[in-house]
Amino acid sequence: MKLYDHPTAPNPRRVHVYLAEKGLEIERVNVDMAKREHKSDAFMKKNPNGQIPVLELDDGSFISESVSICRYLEALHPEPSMFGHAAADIGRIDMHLRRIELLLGRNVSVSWVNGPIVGKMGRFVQIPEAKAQSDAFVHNFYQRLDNELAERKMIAGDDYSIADITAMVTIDFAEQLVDLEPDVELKHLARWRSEVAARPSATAP
Ligand SMILES: N[C@@H](CCC(=O)N[C@@H](CS)C(=O)NCC(=O)O)C(=O)O
Repeated sequence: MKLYDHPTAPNPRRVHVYLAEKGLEIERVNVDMAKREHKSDAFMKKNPNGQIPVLELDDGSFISESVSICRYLEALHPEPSMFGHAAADIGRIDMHLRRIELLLGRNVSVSWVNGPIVGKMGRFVQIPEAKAQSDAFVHNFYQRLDNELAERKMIAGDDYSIADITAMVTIDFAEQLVDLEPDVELKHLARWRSEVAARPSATAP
């Protein structure tokens, strides 16, 4: 098995954190994004989206999408569980994961694409109104997470899960590269952030 990877990109980081939580190691192949290797003909055959991470299986087939890679590895190595065991846990973790990806992640992406770093690359028409709207959505979502984290320890319940991995990576990226830092008043969100950041997996290479 091989993971087509990049040491600092956020979606590969989700897989890095997952691997560290599970105590797994996989051969890594660094994809040079600055040289746009992820858009080469050879790479597009591995993932027609032209994105990393991509997992190459021993039979030569490929799985892309960071959560799909984690789900595949979870089927091979169920413990410790990151996706839940009991039916209700599986459903609840997936619900929170989808909210983080489809609501928070999507809006962070809109702010990123319409923000200064991507703006300077000159690849996308900049839409300031879209950024203002997604920035506001992200801050509202942070407030919502803060309310929820007043009631429970982790994003989807008592236990650390794939929903925490995805939320941590998304919020770290939003703070560091999109200037969307959670308000300091959001104490429950801050408590959760410091707990997940203290896990050794948070800094896994
Ligand atoms: N939904 C995908 C997103 C993958 C993704 O956006 N990867 C970024 C790196 S963090 C990428 O390859 N960007 C290059 C591009 O979209 O052209 C996943 O979860 O793996």
